[in-house]
Amino acid sequence: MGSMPEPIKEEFDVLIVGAGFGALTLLHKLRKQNLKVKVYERAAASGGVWYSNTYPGARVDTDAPVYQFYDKEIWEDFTFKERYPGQKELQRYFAHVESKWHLAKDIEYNKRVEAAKFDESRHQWLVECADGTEVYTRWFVPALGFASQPYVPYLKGLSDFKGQVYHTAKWPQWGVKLKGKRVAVIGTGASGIQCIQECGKVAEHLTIFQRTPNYCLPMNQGLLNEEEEQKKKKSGAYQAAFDTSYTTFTGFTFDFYPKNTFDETPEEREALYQKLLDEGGFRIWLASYQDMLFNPEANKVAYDFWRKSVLARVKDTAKAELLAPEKAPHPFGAKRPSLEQDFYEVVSRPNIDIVDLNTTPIVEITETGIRTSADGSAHEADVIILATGFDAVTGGLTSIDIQGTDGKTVKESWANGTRTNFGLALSKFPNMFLMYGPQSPTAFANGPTCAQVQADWVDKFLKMLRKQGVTRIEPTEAAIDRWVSRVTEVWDGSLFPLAKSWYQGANIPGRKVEPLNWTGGLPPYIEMINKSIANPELEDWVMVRSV
Ligand code: NA7
Repeated sequence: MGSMPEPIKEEFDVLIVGAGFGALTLLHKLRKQNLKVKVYERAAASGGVWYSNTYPGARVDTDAPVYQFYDKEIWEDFTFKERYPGQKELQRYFAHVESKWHLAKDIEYNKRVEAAKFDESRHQWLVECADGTEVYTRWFVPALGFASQPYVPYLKGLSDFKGQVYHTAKWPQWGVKLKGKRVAVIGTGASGIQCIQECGKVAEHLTIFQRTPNYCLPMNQGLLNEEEEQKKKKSGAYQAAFDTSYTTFTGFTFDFYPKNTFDETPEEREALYQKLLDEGGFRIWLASYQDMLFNPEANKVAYDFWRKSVLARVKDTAKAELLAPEKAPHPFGAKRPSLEQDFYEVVSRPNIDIVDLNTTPIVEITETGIRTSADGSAHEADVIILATGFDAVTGGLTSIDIQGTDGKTVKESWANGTRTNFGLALSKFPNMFLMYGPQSPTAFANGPTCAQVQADWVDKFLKMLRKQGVTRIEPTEAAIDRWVSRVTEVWDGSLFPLAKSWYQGANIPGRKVEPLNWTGGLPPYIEMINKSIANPELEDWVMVRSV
């Protein structure tokens, strides 16, 4: 009796994993090349982090209008209601994009990619999903974002807790009732700050477990008036903002102030800092003196100014010292500051306590709360919120069993350090391109700007490869060596290494500490990656032209 024939597997030209900003713009572009493209998304809708992060207060930290796709057909008839839109509105936005670009027919939701292996006989990836689907794809694009793998630290006794426990990134879509509850929040990163700011207003009691203070900056939130925004669109102001975003260091509409801190008098400095603080957002971080993130003395002046602004808002001196200590625990801006609206007023309320985990670490979670080294009895809680972040930047990719041509997974290949060419491609993982991955501007650039730059590159690169009949390509080890050194050199020249941050994987115990992002600015990055398209035959890539 002959064996059963293998079921014929569906074949795609391009399979993209994830349906966030990067994936949607790439799908839209590649379809115009008449490629057969599919997106597999593990969630029930598109949006990436804007689908899963539904915790109270979740909101973007980029101000209008550059947190969106720059295609006119998308922005001409969609206006955000707020300068910094919240998660719900971003979901509404993604629905708009999907319908405008007719994307849904090429996206499969609730589809989790679990493994992928390169088939040398076909120059295709064989991709496996949790539901048993197996498909072949010539080009494979994990577009997983930098925050797709939530991190839960080991907390002794957590499973004994009789109340509710939620990680901010796995918040139930239907919400959680916090009104009148005793709430404990562990973590004060962006998610923790946003969550505290909202639930502090409704909880009966809130206890914040803080390990590192977050140097929060005033958001200067505001409503956007539809008519005014339409006028700006017509006058070219939107297009001008989009164009500008490609020319600035971080993909926003503003850039570093072209002077060093001590080139100006203390009065001039004070005036600039105040102006940037009043304008709001990341300006006091990323539109400040150009030496602020490189020179420790310059940085200290900026920190002292910021601290003074917090002390003016938090009257309780003990709380103020925890939130903005006299001695900075790390340089100003070396760890990502969060934006706030009334965080400092909320935490000043008498029903909110801050526990300093440096002096009183958590000993265990009990049935009824959290016990620290200083407590006889636990901090009682009905709900524990884990705002403990992500295995950021690399965690999404290393959690999938993607096998290279040497049989090693991405995780195994990167055991001694992350290695990519431009954050876009890996050696021994042919025909695989990353969107928003490690060693690219990723967390150091406005998300949509970076995603559009990289989608544009993948689009052009594939066009060029197809024109030349290339069916297999991977970067050389030499090109990767060069890129990793470049990323490290730029990082080491800044103050960023001095903060124990997820920017360098330092938030995950036992993980190698290394720069996970390109911190040399967006414009040089764009120039470098585009050069590699112009000269693909040069030493950077190994290409094969037939199967
Ligand atoms: P973050 O920024 O990584 O914040 C996680 C927070 O959790 C941070 O304050 C950590 O303290 C804290 N943490 C982590 N592990 C522990 C343990 N074991 N005990 C106590 N506290 C802990 O994640 P977010 O979700 O807030 O934000 C991620 C990014 O997403 C954000 O920057 C935006 O770009 C969007 P630490 O600071 O390490 O001392």
